[in-house]
Amino acid sequence: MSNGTVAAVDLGATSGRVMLGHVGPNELRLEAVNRFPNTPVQMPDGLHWDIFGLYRSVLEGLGQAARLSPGLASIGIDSWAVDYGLLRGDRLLGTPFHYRDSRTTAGVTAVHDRIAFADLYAENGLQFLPFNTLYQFEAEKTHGLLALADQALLVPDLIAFWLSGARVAESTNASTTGLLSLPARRGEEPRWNDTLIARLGLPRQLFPPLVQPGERIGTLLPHVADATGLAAATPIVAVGSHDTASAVVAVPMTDPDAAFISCGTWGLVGVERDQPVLTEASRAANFTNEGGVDGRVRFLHNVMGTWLLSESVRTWQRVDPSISLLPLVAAAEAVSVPVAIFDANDPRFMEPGDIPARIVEWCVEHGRPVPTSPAEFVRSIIESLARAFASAVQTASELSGTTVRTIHIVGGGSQNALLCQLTADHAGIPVVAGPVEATALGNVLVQARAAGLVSGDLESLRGLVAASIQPLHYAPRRRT
Ligand code: LFR
Repeated sequence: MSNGTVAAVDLGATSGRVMLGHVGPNELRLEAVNRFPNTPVQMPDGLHWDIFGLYRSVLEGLGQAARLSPGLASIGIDSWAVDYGLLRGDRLLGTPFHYRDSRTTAGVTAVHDRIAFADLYAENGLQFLPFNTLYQFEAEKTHGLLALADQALLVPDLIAFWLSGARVAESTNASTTGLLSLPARRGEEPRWNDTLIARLGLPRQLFPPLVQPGERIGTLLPHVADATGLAAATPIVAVGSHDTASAVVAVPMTDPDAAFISCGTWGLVGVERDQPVLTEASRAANFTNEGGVDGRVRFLHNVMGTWLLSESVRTWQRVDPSISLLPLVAAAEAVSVPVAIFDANDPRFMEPGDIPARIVEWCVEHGRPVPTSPAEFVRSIIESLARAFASAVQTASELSGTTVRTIHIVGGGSQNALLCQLTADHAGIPVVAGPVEATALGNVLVQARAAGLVSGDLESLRGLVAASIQPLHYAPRRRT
């Protein structure tokens, strides 16, 4: 017998978690089951995800979930976007690459030589990011594995396949491949863009049938049920399997004139729309139209996020392993000297490595003061992120014709009070911070709706989130 509890598997670029979501008419509560680091591995051929380590942690988490809450109603999986595993039969070919691996540069040139970016944008509405799946596939051609593969599964779909044996492509995440057609009419389901797939010389069989959030993917394979102690009949249900799609489900936007910032490794800054914005101005501003739950569109821009902080801390820890982020953020609040505001979106900050050295390089090139201590670097990073967030909110508002009266910050970054306050200050707009675990909550809510535990449109689901959390409010301060 199933209860009012679902399990959310949420894999972020630096950590993953399995969470229980307890849902009822007057209840929406998360219970953390396990959290585990997601540490990529540099190999001779490039930067890879430790996909088996992640899968093992997912199984362990589901085993604990089974013990804590027998009779789970369902399981839903989300992760970062764009990355995939190649399959031949049931076998994984090679190890999935990390989107920050530099191999994609060659893929970008090869694709754009054949199809101008403006034409791609008209087809898929996606901002240019060098790691969008279509560029990765192009880079993959040189390795020969693509020719051997009979299917490509995005990371959450790959985990769902390993748990259930079913091969599907969940549509919100599939939209980040660049290979979906934009729906021609409101309410039309997304479909693979067969023409674009053919023009890029990709085998059509790579792309499995699309499923929508809320659809059942399958049930557990016998060996998975044995390993976890879960009932074999436990359904795997599609959620917004792109983590940002799930996060935006749980933004407690009760006012349509709101912008969101889903702040984790990335800061995804934008507004929700019913229809894509495909103007020349939106293309020039590099704004994306990603597929959302219930056919909504996330009109947003990728800004760097807490990656700049975590990667800087990783650099300093090589010299002093006792350094950690929280005390540094506290010290950064106390910094009183003016610090440089640098362009957080500069591509030099994309790849792993010595971020502080690259900040110094940027400051020297632009004649700005160079930070002299970790606290000053952290202050400079947070100021720069806040400025970039505010500017992206303004652009989203102008391009979409939305008058933004509230900015919601959700995700891990919403716990950073300095970042929230400075974002309010730079934007001149109040910031509402929370929930921290928006992605897991969005994942849980879509499953709960599919199981009949709750009902209604996204606004109703967001109302449940708003009623279950106590967000923090940051009023903009006058800047001196
Ligand atoms: C956030 C995110 C972004 C996507 C980036 C790479 O975790 O999913 O939405 O652009 O990671 O996949």
